[in-house]
Amino acid sequence: MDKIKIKDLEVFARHGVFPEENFLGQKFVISATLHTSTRKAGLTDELEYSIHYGEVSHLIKKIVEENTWKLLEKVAEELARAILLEYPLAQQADIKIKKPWAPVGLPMDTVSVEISRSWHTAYIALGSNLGDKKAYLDQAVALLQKDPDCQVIRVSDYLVTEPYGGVEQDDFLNGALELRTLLSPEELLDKLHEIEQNAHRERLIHWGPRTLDLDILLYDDLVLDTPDLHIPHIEMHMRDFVLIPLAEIAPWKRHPLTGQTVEQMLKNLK
Ligand code: PH2
Ligand code: MG
Ligand code: MG
Repeated sequence: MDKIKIKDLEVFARHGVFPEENFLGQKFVISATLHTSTRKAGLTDELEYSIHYGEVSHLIKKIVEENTWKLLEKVAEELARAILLEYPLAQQADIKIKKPWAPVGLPMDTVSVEISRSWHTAYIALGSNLGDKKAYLDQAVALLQKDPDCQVIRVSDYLVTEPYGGVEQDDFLNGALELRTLLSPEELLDKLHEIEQNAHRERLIHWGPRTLDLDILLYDDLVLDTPDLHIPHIEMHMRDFVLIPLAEIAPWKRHPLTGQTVEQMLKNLK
């Protein structure tokens, strides 16, 4: 992707672990690289299709001056988030923040922290088979949309499905949604658990009835296996109640391990 770069913006501010840093202040030198397509602005010569680097520079200065944090990590994180939230055209922000006068007590040029943060696309499966099923699914969509770090891009229709997996229980209402998010996979999982708890979900029987079940199906083209989290969802290709709603919102999306599109996976299942 194209880049817009701000290099070595100098701001006098008070971040630091030592009290004298918070009191006296010192110089911070900040660079920001915004990943964005400049194509349309390049063809039209219109600023509205790009990101105004002057505005971004002033936003950086304001955030760095108006706050006092201990860590450069925190300053960098806040800058990346503010830029990504304020400028929807920015897909990724790389932030580098240097302290040339860091009180290290040794001859040294600078210390710095450098991070990259970006928007991610995740697909989430929704399910409920207890109580007011539609209200639980609607509530989940609304709570995700309310989180500033999440934007719900598309929601499938909901469909009634028979319970899969051998436990005798009521029919499910299932759906899928596409999410644009700044959350990491682990943070997104925590967020989904929080929303499930909010729906008074109780984990009584494995695969048993539930007011609300939210599963991460895909997260960019990431393949991740940890004790708590498997992405892509291990059984997504075997479940019509996942693939039917997903095919409605992202039929062309490919499974990162098998290379099959959602539409192909659904065809194979039938
Ligand atoms: N979820 C399960 C087990 N079985 N069956 C249907 N039809 N829909 C579900 O969402 C579902 C299920 C475990 O998450
Ligand atoms: Mg599930
Ligand atoms: Mg689940």
